[in-house]
Amino acid sequence: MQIRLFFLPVAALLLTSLLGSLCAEDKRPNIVFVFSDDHATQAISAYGGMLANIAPTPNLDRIAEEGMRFTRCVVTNSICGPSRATILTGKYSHKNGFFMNEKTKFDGTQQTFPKLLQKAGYQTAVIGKWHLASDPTGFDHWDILPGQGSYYNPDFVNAEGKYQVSGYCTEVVTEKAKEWMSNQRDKEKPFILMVQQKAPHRAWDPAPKYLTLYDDVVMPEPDTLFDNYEGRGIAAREQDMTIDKTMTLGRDLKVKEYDPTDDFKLRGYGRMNPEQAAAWDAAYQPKNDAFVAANLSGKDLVRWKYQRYLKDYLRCVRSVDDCIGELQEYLEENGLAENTVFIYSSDQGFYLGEHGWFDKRFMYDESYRTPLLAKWPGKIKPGSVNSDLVSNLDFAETFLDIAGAEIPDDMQGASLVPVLKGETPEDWRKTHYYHYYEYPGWHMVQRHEGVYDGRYKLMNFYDVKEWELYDLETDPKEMKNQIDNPEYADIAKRLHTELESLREQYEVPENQLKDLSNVDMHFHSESILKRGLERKKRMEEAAKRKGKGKSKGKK
Ligand code: SGN
Ligand code: CA
Repeated sequence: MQIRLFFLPVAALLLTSLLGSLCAEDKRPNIVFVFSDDHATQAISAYGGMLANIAPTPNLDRIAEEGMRFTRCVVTNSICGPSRATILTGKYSHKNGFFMNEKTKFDGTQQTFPKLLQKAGYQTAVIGKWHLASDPTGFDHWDILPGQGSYYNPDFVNAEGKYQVSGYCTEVVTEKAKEWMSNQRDKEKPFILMVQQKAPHRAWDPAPKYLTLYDDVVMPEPDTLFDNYEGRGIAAREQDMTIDKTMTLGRDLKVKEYDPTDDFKLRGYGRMNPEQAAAWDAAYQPKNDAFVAANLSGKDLVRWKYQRYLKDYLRCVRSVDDCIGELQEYLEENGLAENTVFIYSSDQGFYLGEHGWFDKRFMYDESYRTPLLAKWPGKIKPGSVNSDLVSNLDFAETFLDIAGAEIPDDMQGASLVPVLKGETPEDWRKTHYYHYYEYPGWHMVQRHEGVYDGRYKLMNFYDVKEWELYDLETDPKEMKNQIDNPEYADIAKRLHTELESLREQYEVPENQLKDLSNVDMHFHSESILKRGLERKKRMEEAAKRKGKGKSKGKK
């Protein structure tokens, strides 16, 4: 009896500790990575700028207030698919093989951080825009938008196939993210969840609830809205991305009367249900009627286009900001906030009328820089601002480091974990290498590579044999190419040498053209051609339909 009494507590103790170790919770932090498409820092109030008071982003700002805001996060190649491929692999385009959006497929058999995180015992999930042509690999859960995705009643693709969901894309993706965290994941394991929004990508279709947001505001114009590209080279002059010439009144700016190809109806409007379409018409038609009646031209027309463009863009951003708020709230309400690293970024920046442009691709600041905000309770000092040269090249390494997993030697960036903790290593990069390849193609931006040291930027538009050099301290808007200015000769020389050494460090192939011959270089122009022909066909069909309508009317 006495013996039994003695053993009972001992056995109980042993049992509890055994159970305890079996169920030991994995305390490694979760990562929620919210990623948007084409979101410029100029449209996040935490970054200041002329839109900060007019179109504030309180939820994004809260990440900055409670965490860290990076002022110099720059991309390796300012375009969607290539940026995503860089993030997955921690490598430049010439190493991961995804140079251009239009290249056929991302090679999903290569090493990526999600695969390594899986090996380290993390659950991995991606929801929303993917845009890499091949199916995701390395994810326990994937539920993606096919191609560019749609704003209204979007299609999704997962391992089982394609299906459609009713609603507005940004809201649907947010709901899906919460649903995965609530009901679909294994709650014993730490996770990384990538919530990848289509917004605010072209053609900037706002959510039903924000269709009239900012209607009563006049947006300020950037001083370079009517840039004449004097003082810069052929690449800046000859692009195809101006609000004036490239942006369409029909599909881009939602004036149906100006859509001879029915492009808008076929792509955006055509997906709406009657209720959504009615809300849309109620919001846009009166403004469109006034626009048609005003019969604008010249600079007045550009100004009108800019207003419509920027408001729609900012309406889309508003939904992204809501997504951030909802996810933060979800994490807080479910006891996850304390042990989750919350990161926000975009695939690149964007022009909001600067230089008269929309779109991206150039190494000029508005599209080279991308937002990066991170919150990590207990690790990041709230309200910190970091101006180190960081890049999407560092994201894979950072995620692995947060998880305590090993970072492979062949990844080309560096973990941001010490930087997040306010302890940037002495040997942190002092210069950054950039390379854009997609030419000929959408928006016709010449291929170029370059180097940036946080103040000076040297760019080489090698196909047209032009170099550009900017001093961002004295010329933050990059209006004056200093390459031929003798006062900048030493700087140019230093940056040339640096560019060479970065090419060596990252093993950039010597001969761009030769090396790109393995890449499906002509695919891009063919696809544009195909799209052109499709557009022509639609135009003809629309003309036929209109013809029929007319003859009916005449009878
Ligand atoms: C589409 C857009 C382009 C945009 C590319 C790439 N045209 O082709 O304006 O530059 O995507 O964007 S659209 O008429 O289809 O809207 S990216 O973000 O995917 O790189
Ligand atoms: Ca993009």
